[in-house]
Amino acid sequence: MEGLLNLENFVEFTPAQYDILSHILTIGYAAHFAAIAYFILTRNQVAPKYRPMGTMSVVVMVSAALLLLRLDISFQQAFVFDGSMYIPAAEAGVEEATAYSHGYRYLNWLIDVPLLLTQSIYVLYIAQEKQFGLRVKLAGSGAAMVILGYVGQFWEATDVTPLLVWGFLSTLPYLYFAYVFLNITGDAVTKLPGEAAVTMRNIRYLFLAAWGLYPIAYLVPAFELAALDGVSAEGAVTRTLLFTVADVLSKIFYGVLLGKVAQIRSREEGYVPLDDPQAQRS
Ligand code: RET
Repeated sequence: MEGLLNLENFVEFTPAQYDILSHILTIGYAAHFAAIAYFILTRNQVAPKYRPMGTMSVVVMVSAALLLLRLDISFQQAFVFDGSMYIPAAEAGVEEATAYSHGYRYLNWLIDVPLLLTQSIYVLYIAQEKQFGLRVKLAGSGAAMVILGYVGQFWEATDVTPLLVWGFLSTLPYLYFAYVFLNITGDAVTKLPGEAAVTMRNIRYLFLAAWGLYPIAYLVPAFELAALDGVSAEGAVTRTLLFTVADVLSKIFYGVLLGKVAQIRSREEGYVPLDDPQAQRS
């Protein structure tokens, strides 16, 4: 097969592998759809000044749910069952066959990464006049990382060199925003009230662990080409699993924890949610 195709298009899947990959994609978008409901329903648990943060979570969830659904549809369309294996539709002679396009993920990140990076600013201690500049730096470097990685992934199954070169370039803005993010959230840990400080510390660990999975998943085809001399169906399943776990952690868990910090800060500042039993007593 010719052209710059994602690794899935070079392999054949057993029915179990095909199901598992599709199920991982399905649980991924189902979790993000469910999280839309969560972030809308918990919106009033925080004081009005923190609500834009929840709005950003809803936007992140809608974008992720739709793009992950699109990814699963792309997967369904790109393969056909030949009686024993799922093979690329083009190889099966399907007219107007399409390839599986993994690049959809990057479109989602382009929307979500800048939002996730700037979302925390609402619960941190950052002077008003510094906020705009910080947003530009975080969102700009986040978008640069995604675009450079997007370019690199086109070569993942055909030529490791551009995959690695673009991946390296993409790592530079990544290191920059990670440094900025860890700095501002580290500062907040020293200022937030007790329970909120613990949650913020967990957010930092979550950030390091979850965001660190993406470059590993990006490199799966490179590891395979080095070790196996070719990509495999197992590699495709592993890569999908890594991205899905990373997505659920970096978007949903992260949003829930940030919401918790906002709830604690709201209460500290005297805000009582209307549906709180305490509000009904008074
Ligand atoms: C790429 C390319 C290789 C180098 C690095 C990467 C990092 C990607 C990251 C993605 C995070 C995405 C999130 C999405 C949420 O919607 C682009 C794979 C460092 C960190 C959090």
